[in-house]
This record gives sequence, structure tokens and C-alpha cells, in this order.
Amino acid sequence: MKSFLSINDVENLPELVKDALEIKKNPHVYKDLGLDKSMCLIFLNPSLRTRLSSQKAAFNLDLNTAVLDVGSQGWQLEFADGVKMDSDKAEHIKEAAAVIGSYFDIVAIRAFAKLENREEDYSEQVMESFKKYCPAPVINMESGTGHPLQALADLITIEEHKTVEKPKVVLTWAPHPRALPQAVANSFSKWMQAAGFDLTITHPQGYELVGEAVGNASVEYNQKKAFEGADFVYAKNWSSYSQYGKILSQNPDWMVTANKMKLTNNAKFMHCLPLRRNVIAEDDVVDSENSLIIPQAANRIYSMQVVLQHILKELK
Ligand code: SN0
Repeated sequence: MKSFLSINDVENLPELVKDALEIKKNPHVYKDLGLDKSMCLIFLNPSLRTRLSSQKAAFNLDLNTAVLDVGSQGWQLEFADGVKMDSDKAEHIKEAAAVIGSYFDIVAIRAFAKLENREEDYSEQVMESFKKYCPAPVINMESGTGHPLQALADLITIEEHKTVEKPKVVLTWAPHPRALPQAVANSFSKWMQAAGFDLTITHPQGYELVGEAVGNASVEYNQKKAFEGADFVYAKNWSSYSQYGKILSQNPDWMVTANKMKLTNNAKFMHCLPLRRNVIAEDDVVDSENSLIIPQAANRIYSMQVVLQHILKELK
């Protein structure tokens, strides 16, 4: 693997998941791979799991890490070409990416969708600029359109907990007080379909994801109907794609409740976190025996570690 920007960088998905599960059994035996190598983690947005699980994955490989919080510590970066740089943006991505890539062997970046301009977010300007100007391999830690490390951790978690070969997986929209990106939902949908699972996406009208992410998933506007027979329920809020970045509904009837979970095939509950309790899902669901949120978050270590191992092997 040269870089990890999306599922398109994965050559063999079943093998990647198998490798991750293998690493999980014995995370500390691959230290030679990271020895004398280093990674820079660049955050344009907040993080808890991504930052710590990425560092933990690196520690498991003896890979040194540096963290740059661009928001509070770095110069504001300009991504547009040919502009007169007389605003608040002090440094162009051309120099920043080239310099960081000359210091480190791997560069990982988080840059959320700004939700102002759909073309800009969906052009993946930030990731693509890093890929273009940074000589080191680049890893996506959530970009304008996707969060592949999260989707890989989700897939690892489902592989560990499924009881049938092709489980019914339901991605349900849930309400939220803020406008959130579509990134997690986009990646989850793509990865579940690539894994061959039976995916249903349920959301109110107007929350349709981009066609490329919907693919061949079933779209069901009746949440209760979607839940019937589900083996996994994955809750997530996202803002509208068609009316880009807008909140079209905050209808509390879409919250995941213990009563709705009764419609499922004793489904496991999943969420990428952070989770607004009693808005996205009620406490009874979040705290239930069927909730996988903590093991799911723990698998973020192994999704990052397997990606790092695949990249480091090519750097050797
Ligand atoms: C991010 C998102 O893309 O939805 C990151 C998820 C891994 N989530 C949030 O920004 C939630 C923030 C909030 O206010 O609850």
C-alpha cells in the first residue's frame, strides 16, 4: 500500500481484515517495521480516538510520532492555486506538505468537510493537495468525503461479532443538534458493500447520500421497517448532501430506542463516537449488552496498525 486515502487504496479487503485480526492477537511482534521511522499526525479538527489510537498503533510498531494541531499550533494553510495570499492564511500547502514530507516517513491528516461548498469538500482538495505535494505516503484520518480508518475498524468489529456470513447491516440516520459531515456514513456504506454485507440505509427524505456511496444499498425511509431482521444497527447523523450541509430535520422520533431495537434480530448497536446520548440513541441502547461502541473504538488501533504495517512494508 502506497497511501491510504479511501477504499480504492485497498488491494484485497478480506486479506486486510484478516491481517488486522491477526495483529490484534499479537500487536507487539512487528516492531522491526517502525524502527527508525516516524509519522506526523496533522489535525485541522478535533479528535480523541483517531489521535490516540493512531499513536497507540505507532507505539506498537516502535514508530515515532509527532502531532501538529494546525488549528491551535500551525500556520493557517492556503490550498487554492494562484491566489494572492493577503488573507489570514500564512502558508501554502505546496511548501507545508513538501516540508512535512521531508521530515517524516508517513503523514496522516484530518480535515473535515467545511459543509459550505459541496464541490470543494467533494473534490478532496486537502487530501489531494497533500498527496500531490508531500513526498511521503499519506493517510486519511477523516477527509471531506470519507473516514476509511473508521470504516475499517467497523468492518473488523462486525467480522468479530457476526453469526452469519452476510449479516443484515442497517445504517440509520439519527438526529443531532449540529450539522455534521457525511464522511462516516459514506465510508461505512462503501466498506459494508465491498465486504458483501446486506446493507440498508434509512433516513428522512432529503438525507440521501451521494449516489457513489449509496451504490447498491437498499434505501428505506421507514426506520422501523429498516430495523426488521437487522443483525447490526449503525447509528450516525449527517447533514444533507442535496441541500448541502443543511439540517433538514431534528425529529427526535429518529433516535435509536430500546423499543426499536426489539424489531431487530437481537442486533448489535454501533456508533463511531463521540455520541450524543439521548439524542442519537437512548442510554438503554448505548449501555445495553448489545452495544459494541467500546470494542469498536478499540479496533481503531488495529485498523490504523494494519494500514501502517502495509505502508511500512513498502518503505523497507
Ligand atoms: C465527526 C463527524 O464526522 O461526524 C467525527 C466522527 C468520527 N463528529 C462530530 O464532529 C461530532 C461532534 C458533536 O458535536 O457531536
